[in-house]
Amino acid sequence: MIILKIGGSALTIKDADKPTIDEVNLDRIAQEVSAYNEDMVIVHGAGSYGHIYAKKFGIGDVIGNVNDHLYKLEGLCRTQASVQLLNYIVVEKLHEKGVPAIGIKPSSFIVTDNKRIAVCDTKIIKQYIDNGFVPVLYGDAVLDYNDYIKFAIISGDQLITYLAKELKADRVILSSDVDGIYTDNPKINPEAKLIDIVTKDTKLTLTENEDQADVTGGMGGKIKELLQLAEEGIESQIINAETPGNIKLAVSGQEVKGTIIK
Ligand code: IP8
Repeated sequence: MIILKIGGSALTIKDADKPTIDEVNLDRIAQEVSAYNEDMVIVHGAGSYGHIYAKKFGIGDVIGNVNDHLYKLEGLCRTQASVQLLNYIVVEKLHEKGVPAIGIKPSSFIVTDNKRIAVCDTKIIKQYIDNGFVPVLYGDAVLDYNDYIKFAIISGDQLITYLAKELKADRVILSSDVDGIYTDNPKINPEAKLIDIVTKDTKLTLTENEDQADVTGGMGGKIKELLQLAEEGIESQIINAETPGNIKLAVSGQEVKGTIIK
């Protein structure tokens, strides 16, 4: 079974000032995904459908007075509705390409405690997989047991880590808008070199939040999640979703350029 994360930055125009689909990428990626030949769960990021609202309403920040609580209630509603709409658009596109995709809303069955998944029953996901469907989940805004914050954002990266362990995935593929992990930020430093294999001992210069449009930690956040997975014995690979053909190669079990985390 594979878990494929499709980065929100590949599906949407992430730095747009309102939720905006990257139509060309979405169409191509859905087509590539249709080459899958084993059980698969897809988790997609939120891109401009989630991060704009999550940031604006400060979801996951400590709640101040009553007005702030009301503001954050509105924020939770808007964020959830927006990412659910993105999920609907992604699922519809997958149907168009012949993939039996089933959209599953994470906030309907997941609760976090201090921003980490505390309640999440994966039985229904497993049953969909066993029946030949491809469940499609996504980064979402959820309820949190911590009374100071009450709400939290779960990134698609936290979800894939959790699902990979629970569903005993054989492979985790995380597609983003870079080729993998570099010795430095490749968008700023042209000398940065791609690292083939990252382990917990690899020294990296990444800061946790180098991507200002991303409330869930950018590449630093991803590596943290994937290193946790590696500790459980599940290897993952970061690949570039924007390079045509990469996702097709990855979901059909062929070799792709990227960084393996183990
Ligand atoms: O794009 C974030 O998920 P990600 C989810 O996978 C929201 O980090 C709602 C911002």
